[in-house]
Amino acid sequence: MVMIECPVCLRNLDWEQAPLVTMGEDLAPTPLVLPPDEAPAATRMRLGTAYRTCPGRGGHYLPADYGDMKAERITVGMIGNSAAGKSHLLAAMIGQFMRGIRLRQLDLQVSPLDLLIHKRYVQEAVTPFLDQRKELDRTRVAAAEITDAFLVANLAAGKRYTVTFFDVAGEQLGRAGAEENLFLGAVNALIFVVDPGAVRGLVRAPAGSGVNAGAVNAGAVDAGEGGTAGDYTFDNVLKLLRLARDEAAAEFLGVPAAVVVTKADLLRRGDLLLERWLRAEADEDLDLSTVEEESGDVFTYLYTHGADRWLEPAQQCIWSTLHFASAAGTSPRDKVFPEESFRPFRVIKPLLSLLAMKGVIDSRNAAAGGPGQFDTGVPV
Ligand SMILES: Nc1nc2c(ncn2[C@@H]2O[C@H](COP(=O)(O)OP(=O)(O)OP(=O)(O)O)[C@@H](O)[C@H]2O)c(=O)[nH]1
Ligand SMILES: [Mg+2]
Ligand SMILES: [Zn+2]
Repeated sequence: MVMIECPVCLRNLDWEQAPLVTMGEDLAPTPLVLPPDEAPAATRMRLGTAYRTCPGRGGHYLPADYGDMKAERITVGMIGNSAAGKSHLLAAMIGQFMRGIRLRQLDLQVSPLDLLIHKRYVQEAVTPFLDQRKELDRTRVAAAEITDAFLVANLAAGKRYTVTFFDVAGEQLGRAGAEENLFLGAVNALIFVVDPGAVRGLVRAPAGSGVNAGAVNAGAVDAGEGGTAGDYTFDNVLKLLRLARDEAAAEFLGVPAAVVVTKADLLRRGDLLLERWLRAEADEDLDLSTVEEESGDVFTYLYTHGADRWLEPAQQCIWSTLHFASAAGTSPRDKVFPEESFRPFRVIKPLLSLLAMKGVIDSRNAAAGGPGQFDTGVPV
């Protein structure tokens, strides 16, 4: 008996007994029966393109060769207040991650782990946002479900990983009880999303519209001059994760974190710490050798703008990097992002940096992103 932990629902599966299916174009599963006297080459082809059924969470499907892989599980949680920008950022990130030609230069190969989950997410978020430039709805408060999941291979190192993402409603992340946030027990990598609209003085005065600067800072608590009280979901999740991992009294939380100042299109221009990254060339977001510099700049930027409360993840997590990004590059008008200014910006880098901290990307390519190598340099 081969027991395998399902990377999607964490249930233990008797792999060889899990029903084999094939999926047609419409992704409808059909039971796979292997003809008894078939040539081994044909059997290999059939199995290599088939799926095993996991009964967890109403039933879902994993590649049939998953059971033979020694894949390390990486589970990423998107953390931040309601309306911080988590869902748009993740859709832009995953859009770039799965259209992975660019990732080949990092020796990474990315494929969907569970076809049905992936198809649903692409239909509901990636395509509407990236291809139709539609504004996504706020995430509903509900039982936490995997948002999307991938199998990531580092071809040079011959290693495989499952990378799954949880994007739940900010309202839910702020709830103090364990019950709503039990999924955090599986999370071992974090993306903290900083809403610049919640930090006093960071965002440009909205030209006439008042649309985003006002809309973005829902949930932040104003703490007077120079900043605000921070993002309660950051504190809450850090606390719950420490409990989950039995690290309540430890100096550091043993989980890597990428801290992303999102909606960078809204930031007041002119600050040199910011300008360099906003003007960087398009492919710069694949260059992990600048992660340490960018992290230092973002750290100093937030610190000197009175946003030190948002640096809590960088202080508490044993590995962290900091980034500027913008999912859309512009604000929506009537629920659509205008074509002329729509430009997802530096969205893949925080994810690559997180994967580097998890050891997925070779440190040759990640000069500054490896575990323990980033030092914020600013005493707080
Ligand atoms: N200007 C600008 N606005 C953005 C950007 N990304 C998201 N927004 C806006 O920010 C608001 C919130 O975005 P979401 O991604 O839904 O926020 P969320 O963190 O997922 O919120 P919850 O699901 O409620 O937790 C929406 O009004 C978006 O239009 C961006 O890159 N630039
Ligand atoms: Mg959301
Ligand atoms: Zn499962």
